[in-house]
Amino acid sequence: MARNFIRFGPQLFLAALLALAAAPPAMAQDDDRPNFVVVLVDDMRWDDFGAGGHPFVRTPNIDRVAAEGAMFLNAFTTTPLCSPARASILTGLYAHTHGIIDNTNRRGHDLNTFPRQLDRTGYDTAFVGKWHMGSDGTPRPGFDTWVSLIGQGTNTNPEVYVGSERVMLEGHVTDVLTEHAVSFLEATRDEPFVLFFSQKAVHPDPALGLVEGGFIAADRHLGIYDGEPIVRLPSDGVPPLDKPALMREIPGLPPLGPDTSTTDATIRDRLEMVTGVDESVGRLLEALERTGELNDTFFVVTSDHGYFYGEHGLNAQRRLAYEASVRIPLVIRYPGLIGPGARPEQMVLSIDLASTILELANQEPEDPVQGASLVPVLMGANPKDWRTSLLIQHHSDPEDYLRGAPNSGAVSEFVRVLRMGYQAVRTERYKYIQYTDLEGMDELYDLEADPYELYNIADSPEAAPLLEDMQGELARLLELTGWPQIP
Ligand SMILES: [Ca+2]
Ligand SMILES: [Ca+2]
Repeated sequence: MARNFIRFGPQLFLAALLALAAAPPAMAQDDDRPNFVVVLVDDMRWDDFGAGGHPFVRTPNIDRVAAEGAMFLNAFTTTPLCSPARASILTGLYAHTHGIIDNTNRRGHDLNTFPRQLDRTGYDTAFVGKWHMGSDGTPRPGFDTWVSLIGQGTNTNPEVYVGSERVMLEGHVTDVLTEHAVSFLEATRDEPFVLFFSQKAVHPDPALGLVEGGFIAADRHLGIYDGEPIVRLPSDGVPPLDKPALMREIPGLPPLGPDTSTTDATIRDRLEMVTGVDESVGRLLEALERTGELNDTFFVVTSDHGYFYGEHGLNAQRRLAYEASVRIPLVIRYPGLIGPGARPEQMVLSIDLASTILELANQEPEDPVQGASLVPVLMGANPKDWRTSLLIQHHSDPEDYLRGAPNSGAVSEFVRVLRMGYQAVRTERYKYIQYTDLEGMDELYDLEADPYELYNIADSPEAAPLLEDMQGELARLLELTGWPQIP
């Protein structure tokens, strides 16, 4: 069925809102607003799938979404860390506004998420997977169906909350969560629905190792990429001599370089898990085809942030503002709006999804949002006033949290990123990283001349005017987003 939201002017929009407010649930069969499925993959890099340019990983289903819909070429997270990134996707807000600033046990029960807003307007809403804004797995407000891991969850036989009941599911986490997601999609209902499916993969199982060893795919995927050559970027294993923040000596840890790069084995383990996620995406698409809802569903695959495959010697740190970590995959299928094979080049952000989804559901956001609606871009327009710079931020996790992260060695790899909170601004060409707790360690890159961020030019006299411009742009973005409020 064709959707008519595009024709809604402001008056019609208001009328629709009033009508919705007045409509009893029994009238829901006239509701032709789109369904929404958001598949949030944990830690998946922007280039970890076939359509994204990966040379061998098998992801036919995500590639199908990209072929039949849009694949954003320049999509970024606003904070490259699990909990803050998730809260940003769900609320359309920066971490300093929604308050989930780090991975410590921040409960996130009060977030006014977009599914919660849609629930209030008659949507059937479901959350399945890894919530991880607060370690407890009990239901959060706004979800009619709730299936949640507890904290990080485990890769095999995970314990979950199904509603308020704690149960153990038998099997690989991707498969068992997919069962729940598929049964939600196949339920008979009159009202439109939203499924927020937050995959546990490609994150490791913390009990088995956070840097190496914890990336466990389903049995049928073990070893499928053995023998495939791992292609490395030019920045792989390069000691970060130009980056004073990364050159700090950390007692108990070797300096960053070739020996600290993510291993081939771990990259292959992760890619096996990506293929598991892709099969899950295929099962969701099949379920939507069976119920006849596929073309009425705004179907999104994205991730919270990326991962380091040895860039600058980095491995499991995430958090930092380099491209491997801040770029995200973002593919969206919705034929009523998006032409097949669309490849928008605009710089878009994880916080844009909430605005986009609420607009398509004919809802004004209840609270001010800091993202922009992607609707015009998805329709193929090139809005003149689209952002030309973006703010990326990170608040350092506390020391006891970082030191406590399990690791095979005596000292956690995560201690490297202690006091590495920052505010960063990225334009199409440049990136400036201002560490908030480290003096004289800022970084500035010309991404056109130096796409792999190998030459920090922050101290170069020739770059002084550029540095000043970028600092001015950072100040402007911070003011625009109400920095430093933290609820
Ligand atoms: Ca993550
Ligand atoms: Ca509902």
